[in-house]
Amino acid sequence: MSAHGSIRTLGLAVAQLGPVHLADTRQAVVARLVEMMRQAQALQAEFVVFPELALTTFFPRYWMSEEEAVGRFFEKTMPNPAVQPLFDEARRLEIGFCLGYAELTPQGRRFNTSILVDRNGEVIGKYRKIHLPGHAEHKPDAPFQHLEKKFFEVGDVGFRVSRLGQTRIGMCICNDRRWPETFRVLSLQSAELVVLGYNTPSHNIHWDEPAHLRMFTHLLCLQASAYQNALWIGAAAKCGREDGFHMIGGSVIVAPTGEIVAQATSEGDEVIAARIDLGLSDKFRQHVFNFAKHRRPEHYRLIVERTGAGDPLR
Ligand code: ING
Repeated sequence: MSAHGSIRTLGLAVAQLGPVHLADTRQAVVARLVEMMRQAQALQAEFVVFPELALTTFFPRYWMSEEEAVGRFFEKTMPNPAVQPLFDEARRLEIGFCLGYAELTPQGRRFNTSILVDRNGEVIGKYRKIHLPGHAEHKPDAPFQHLEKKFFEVGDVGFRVSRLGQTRIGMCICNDRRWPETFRVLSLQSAELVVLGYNTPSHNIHWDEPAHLRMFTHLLCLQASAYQNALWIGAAAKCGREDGFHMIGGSVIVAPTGEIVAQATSEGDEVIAARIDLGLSDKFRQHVFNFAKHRRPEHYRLIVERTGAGDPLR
């Protein structure tokens, strides 16, 4: 019992995945995920966060047809034989997880997807990435492509919150973390933990951005969003050099105070973990971020009515 009523805690782990090269098989990647799930369990974790597009290399960096991408990098069913060992291990260890992958639906639609799996290995939630960065056309002069707008549709299930045991948990993916609306919509559904994976190239093809800013803005988004929405956040990178293309690490667990409670220090396979106190969110929601008491949506209408910036209101 804590001073603030009954303590609700969750053993949370974030499994950062090092490079996945074009030559790496899904079976080899899944073996790495299973090994990290075991490490997470050894750290008393009850839930582990895996990255975005965790089963393959970050293929949107390559120009190819949609048909070729589907054939090489999309999952036609989930689970499937290549991923089944991860579901089996989750059931054996009684540990839940979220996993990012490229989804081909039975109707032939393509999404950048993550699923929420409970400790019995049951899929209890699915999210399809809404904020798709990059471009759809070929940029032959660029050092690499970022073709998420070519290979994926905008997610069609919205931002949803599931109940995982006692925890209200929401999901988003990568670029979603840069848009404050993401976390506000989840926290307006009373999420107390948001989990996400990301693949974030170090190099900016649009201007000569100083390298340190990629890590700075990544952490800034997560720390600000955690604090402003009274959320715990677990964020898992796929990182390091994939066939020479570098992506940042910086996997973290962030508290509703905005403080980082655990952070990866490598750019390889690395499990970080913390026993998070979900009651910490309650205090912020009862006081400084008591939405019902302090928000004034009548003054926020532009956020929904406008997509791009326009003229000042009269
Ligand atoms: N990757 C990057 C991300 O949002 C990006 C793309 C990086 C956009 C930096 C803007 C600035 O972390 C994915 N996959 O969304």
